[in-house]
Amino acid sequence: LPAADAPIPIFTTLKEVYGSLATAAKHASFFVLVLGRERWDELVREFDAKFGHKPTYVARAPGRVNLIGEHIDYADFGVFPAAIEHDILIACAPRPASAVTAHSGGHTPGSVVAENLHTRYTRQVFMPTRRHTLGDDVPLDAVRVAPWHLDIDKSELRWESYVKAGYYGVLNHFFSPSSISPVPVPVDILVTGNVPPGSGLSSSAAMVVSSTLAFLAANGIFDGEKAPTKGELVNIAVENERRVGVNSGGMDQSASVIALPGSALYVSFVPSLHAEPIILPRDAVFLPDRFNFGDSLVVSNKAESAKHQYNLRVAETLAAARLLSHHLNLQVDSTDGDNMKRRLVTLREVLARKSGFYRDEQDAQLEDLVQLQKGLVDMLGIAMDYLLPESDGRTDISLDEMIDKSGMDEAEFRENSRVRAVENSSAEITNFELYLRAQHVFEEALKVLKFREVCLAGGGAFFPSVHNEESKLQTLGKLMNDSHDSCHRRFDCSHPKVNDLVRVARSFREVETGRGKGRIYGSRMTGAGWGGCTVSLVHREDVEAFIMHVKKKYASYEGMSEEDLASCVFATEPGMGASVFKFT
Ligand code: NG1
Ligand code: MG
Repeated sequence: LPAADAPIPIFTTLKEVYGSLATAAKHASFFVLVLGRERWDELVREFDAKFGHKPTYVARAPGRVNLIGEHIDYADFGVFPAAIEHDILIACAPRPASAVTAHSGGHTPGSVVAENLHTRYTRQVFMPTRRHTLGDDVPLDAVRVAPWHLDIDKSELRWESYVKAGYYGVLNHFFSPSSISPVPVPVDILVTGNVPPGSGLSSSAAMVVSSTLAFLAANGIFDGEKAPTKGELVNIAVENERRVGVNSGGMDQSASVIALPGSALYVSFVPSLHAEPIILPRDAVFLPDRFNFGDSLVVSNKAESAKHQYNLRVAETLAAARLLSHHLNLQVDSTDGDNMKRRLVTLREVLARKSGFYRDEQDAQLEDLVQLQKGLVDMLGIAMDYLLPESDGRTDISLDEMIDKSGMDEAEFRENSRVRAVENSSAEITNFELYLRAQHVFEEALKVLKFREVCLAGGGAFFPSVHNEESKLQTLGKLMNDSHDSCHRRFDCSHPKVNDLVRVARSFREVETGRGKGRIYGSRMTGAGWGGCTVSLVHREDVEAFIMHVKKKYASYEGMSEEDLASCVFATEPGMGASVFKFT
């Protein structure tokens, strides 16, 4: 059964929730399990104290770290993330009649009382409405066939927005707008989490996935044939997360939902979502490490500018694809009478059409990895021929040059690229680095394929020879280092402090550990970038020495308490994906 087609697991023991023996035997997981027990107990106790009844389910979704394949999911190329052990937990239960009080949202169908163990996030009560477009004079029955609606405030970042985003998808996918379908039950939920927010570890995906699961569970949707598969849950969660903000790809939700303990995932999006669990070399430990933002104000400022930068990169890669499809004379548009009907084209589609394995817009671009690899190499040459400006030394092109090379007139180009949206948010962008962005995307996609191949190559988990293991780790580390340098130089999505952190991590190879020099194989930024987090590949035996080295040498960690430091730099095994815990 392909990993994405598996059902979402329902467990009744914590050991199952965190992935049983595969990771529990290892140091890092053991640590989380011990801490985890207390968190779970507290969650159940507090739920009872706040709502006056017991939770019936706990939904769990982990954060993720991307090992390699940065900023290519929205160009439809495969990526290589893993779930981390840090997670969001949501305890939930239908609200029993006995627990209805003045503050509880009453017994209104679908009403929600949401509490958070973090005291900064206050109690929220909300209920879905049905939004109809039929005007004022609406017969009562018609109200029942209108889609569900929840107000989500996009003007500021509010904690409950992610809860609502998850709920939204449940309402509209599982409570169809027909008068005979059942209505959602009133639900009480309590949220807790230890995925550091705003750090590139996808606390947002973990929130949306766990919220989606909590509302599915509370409404008993797992017990029938309606239960979604993991892949279906990913698609709902991607859709849900877009309701909160960025137009992102599907990497984060895939990792959070589909991951299996001890494995990273090769996730591809074409022809449809596919995830292949891949075991990493035995001695590999990945260490996410985030730089110290200081207070939360800095985090949210970073989030604002990063959102803008992110959307600009999406626009640049789409523009590069548009120019290349014109250059290659690809028939990407259709005609409607005398009018051209333009659409957005990804770099992956250009490659597939050029290489002759594209079949139709919907869904039939074959994922043949050998063909893909060959196509990527070809595309690198073509990008160099066409996306670089005429004059020597320059890599960027102006808006006018870009339009000229797109085969469209100005109005059409602005209408049919994401460039206009980006221009609206900042008047300053006059030049675009289409060549460097495309080069990054194609080369990064190649690195992902290589990374996958090295992990799968002989030796493997059962009979690894020391030599094999060591040289595999070296190759993986080199790919990660190269990825970082490409993110920094070509995609311009790193940050000086992140570069410092990468430098400090890599300098571990000069450190004497008592077992020889520190075995660090590679270190890179992870996630969207412009701040956030790094991930390093370190030999299992050297993890503790590595953590000490980074804590001591990274200037921004100076003066931080041990407790805060522990949430900045930590070891994690590839963890278990999302699940639902059922109280029996
Ligand atoms: P993060 O690190 O969560 O901001 C973002 C996108 C991903 C992917 C990476 C870059 C969201 C929710 N996720 O991740 O889809 O494009 O950037 O590789 O925006
Ligand atoms: Mg995110």
